[in-house]
Amino acid sequence: MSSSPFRNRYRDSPPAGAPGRKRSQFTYRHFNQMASYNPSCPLRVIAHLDLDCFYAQVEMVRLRIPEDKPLAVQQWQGLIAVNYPARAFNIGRHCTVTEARKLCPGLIAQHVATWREGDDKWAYRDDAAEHIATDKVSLDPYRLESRKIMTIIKEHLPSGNLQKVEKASIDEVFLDLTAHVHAVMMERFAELKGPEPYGDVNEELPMPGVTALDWKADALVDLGGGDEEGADGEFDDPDWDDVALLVASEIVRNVRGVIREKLGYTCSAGVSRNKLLSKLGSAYKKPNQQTVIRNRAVRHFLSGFKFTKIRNLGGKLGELVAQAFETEAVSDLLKVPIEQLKLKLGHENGVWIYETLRGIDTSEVNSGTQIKSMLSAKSFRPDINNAEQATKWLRIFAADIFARLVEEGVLEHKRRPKTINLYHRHGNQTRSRSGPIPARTLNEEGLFELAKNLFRQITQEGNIWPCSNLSLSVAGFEEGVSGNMGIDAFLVKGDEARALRSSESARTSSKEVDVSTRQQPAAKRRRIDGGGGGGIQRFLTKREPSQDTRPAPEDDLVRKNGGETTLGTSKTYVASGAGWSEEPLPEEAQAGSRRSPIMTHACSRCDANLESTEELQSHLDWHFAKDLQEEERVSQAFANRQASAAASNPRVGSQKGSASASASGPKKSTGKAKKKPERGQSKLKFG
Ligand code: TTP
Ligand code: CA
Ligand code: CA
Repeated sequence: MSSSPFRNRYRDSPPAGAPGRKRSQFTYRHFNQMASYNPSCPLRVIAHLDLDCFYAQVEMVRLRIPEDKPLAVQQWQGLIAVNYPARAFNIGRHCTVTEARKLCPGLIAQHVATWREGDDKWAYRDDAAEHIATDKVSLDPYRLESRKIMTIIKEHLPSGNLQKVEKASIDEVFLDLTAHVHAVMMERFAELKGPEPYGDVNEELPMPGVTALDWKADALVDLGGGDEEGADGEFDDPDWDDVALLVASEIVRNVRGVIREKLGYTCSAGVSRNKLLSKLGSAYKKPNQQTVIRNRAVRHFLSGFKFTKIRNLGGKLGELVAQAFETEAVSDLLKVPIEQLKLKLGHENGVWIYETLRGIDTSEVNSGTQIKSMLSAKSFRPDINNAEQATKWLRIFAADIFARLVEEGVLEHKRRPKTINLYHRHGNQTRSRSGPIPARTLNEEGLFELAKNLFRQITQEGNIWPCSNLSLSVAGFEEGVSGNMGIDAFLVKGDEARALRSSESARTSSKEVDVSTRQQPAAKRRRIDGGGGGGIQRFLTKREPSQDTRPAPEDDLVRKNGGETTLGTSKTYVASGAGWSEEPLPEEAQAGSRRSPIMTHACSRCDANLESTEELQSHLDWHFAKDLQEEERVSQAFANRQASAAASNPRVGSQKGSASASASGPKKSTGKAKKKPERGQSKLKFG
């Protein structure tokens, strides 16, 4: 038994249900719920893994640099990732390369790979930093490593229904380990097998037959001492929620070990009952550590945070709540009665925030999250002035996007985008053209031709030089063939093919979608801040907390990134990717402006303001689908496929499974949590 993390409570353990024996606070029903990932199951176990100084580690492994050497990843004159030895010199993302070298003369500053005007492959170049005008950052090396990490995690975990993995950003994943842990517990603890007394699943489980849990090197969040120790404190015997977390933490430790062994990367992890807490947990102790937040420690754990650090409460939203209550501390807000939260924030939002501050979060881990669009773009400094230059960039964009499409499985006919779009900015004017991508043109050369075609249409309008930004994107992804349907099923057919052919001969759609001024976002911002009616409520109502698993693109990220934009501005739109960090650095950072990051989610085609890149993308997918439907009379089938998913709710991810969508909004989770308080949690004394 020495290798077991559990120590036996009783040498001669009284049988389950024997008189005098304390019962668990969990029932057989709760335990059974684990197998089906029931989001309100009080024995849920969710992990969040986040790679340590990710881009820096990728460079260190690639260049075989010893782990104790200080290294930072450079983008032009700024730093976008700093390894831990370099952090010891007080070097951070806020530093320029020059400042960093002053702090640590031995610093290795590795510039990110770039595409160069006229070239069609990205490369690591010694002189990239001086070529901001002709180079464009490529994050491909990090995307590729990110994929490898995902693959290893998926291979390591049991397959099928016991696995639920969500890629949350380029260097983060959520794991719902509940079903897996359930299976392990069934094997290890005979007392959980039942049968339940009197055949009643609502009967309480016997207490675990273990008295102390060995958490190995895990960082355990302590309980804060004081009055809690008697009720839910350290001296209380472990219950099944602790056991479930312990089993999960073993799994997570192993996953981290495999990533380390196979790829050389360290990561940190948080293990708890939900996404909200696990995400906070992974950042709690870094690097290369894992933090377990037991249910009995939740209150103490959260009370130490600023609520602006909580998922979905970062950025503008947190700021607004902070303004409303004149505090950023969770501990302060915990004292605010729910009625008052509702009064100031609206009913739903008040309840949502009330629960969030208490660590209640029933949002699900979505394994199906897929890329919905890809964008490749460049902001020119100085502006470019002729078609020849523009064409060189279009070639780069086509190559960039096609390489990512290959990764998405386009060659294996797994998925393909159906629309292509080109944005062009001249002064304050933004123009855009889009069209369908016929299946036969789905290669690098084909995309390049389509892009040039769209560009010609924009050129025909005249008055397009100088140009300060070009952005090429593909969207409207469609699942490819499965099983034995073969390639034919992947190619367009029938009405759809006819529609595409006719639109092709019409040289793609040429609708001017946006001619607006740079001032517009500021106007929109004012409206959000409360000037235009609705104020904070209007802003909050659009929140879909559980849909957006990415860290909010907070202001400080904009500040920190001294780099280039490959994606979105308020005029162009942003590829959804698997997370914001796959995405470009906001170009406003370069210009030194402090534009609100929320504005990067303004739809350039209508007045909508979306909360995240993903939502914006769904919304734009919907526009695309509508365009095609209306202008090119694409067959009903095609239009339906495209539009129904997004149009039914353009604000939420159109690809999400219905289960996750329905359980994810603040309203739903509120409802559930309210109707049926979770047992494990009900014992915690909340503010
Ligand atoms: P993070 O996970 O935020 O940071 P990190 O992995 O560098 O460091 P930590 O150990 O604290 O987790 O971001 C992941 C990668 O995303 C990071 O390595 C580089 C990129 N990134 C930027 O390019 N700009 C940014 O402002 C941030 C925050 C990240
Ligand atoms: Ca990280
Ligand atoms: Ca991260």
